Amino acid sequence: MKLYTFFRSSAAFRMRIALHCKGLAYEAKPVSLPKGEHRLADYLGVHPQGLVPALEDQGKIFVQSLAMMEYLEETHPQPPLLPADAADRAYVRAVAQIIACEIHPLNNLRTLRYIKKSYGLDDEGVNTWYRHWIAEGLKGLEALLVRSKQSGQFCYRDQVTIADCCLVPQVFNAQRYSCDLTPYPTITAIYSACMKLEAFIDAQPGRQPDAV
Ligand SMILES: N[C@@H](CCC(=O)N[C@@H](CS)C(=O)NCC(=O)O)C(=O)O
Repeated sequence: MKLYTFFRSSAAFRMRIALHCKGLAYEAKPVSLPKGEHRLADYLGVHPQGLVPALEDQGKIFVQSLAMMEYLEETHPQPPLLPADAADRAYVRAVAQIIACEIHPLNNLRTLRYIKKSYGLDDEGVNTWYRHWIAEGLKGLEALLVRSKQSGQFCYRDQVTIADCCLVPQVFNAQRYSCDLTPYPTITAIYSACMKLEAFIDAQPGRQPDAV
């Protein structure tokens, strides 16, 4: 397998965690976002949206991290990254989607660049936007995790799932932007538990070959 990745991309970080959890070897194909390599024709041939990550497996290209993690789950079921029970799977997917579909898009590089340029924001203005949407998103996520009574060491009891693959990169990013995470004790406890595991440690940005 080949993973088109950028060390700091949280969506790529999700995929790296999932691949490591499943013990799947892959070749990293770095795509530099600051250098704009994701917008070059070559890469648009891989991912028509010009986003990382993308996964190549058996001559086929896959995009969208949630779909790709489900693909890995179906093709390499062990160890599972989804619960056995249908209702529990729906809960895990909900947690993953809160992060991947609602929190992350508002704080993505292209969103931040667009608001900076179009509305004349300085770095502090962009950071305020970032922190606002992190606070909104994590507040709801924390409440869901608590209400569900499903969270344990990880988002779903003591089983690592795709929810954790999404949670850790988002918290990692929030720390980078100095967001206050003290109102989210469940989220931060899950983050700390995950970051003790080799799969998460190996997948983190600073450990990637393209890290600068
Ligand atoms: N929903 C996509 C999100 C992919 C995405 O937005 N990737 C970011 C990096 S985390 C990206 O390539 N950004 C480039 C840009 O914003 O210009 C997924 O889950 O794969």
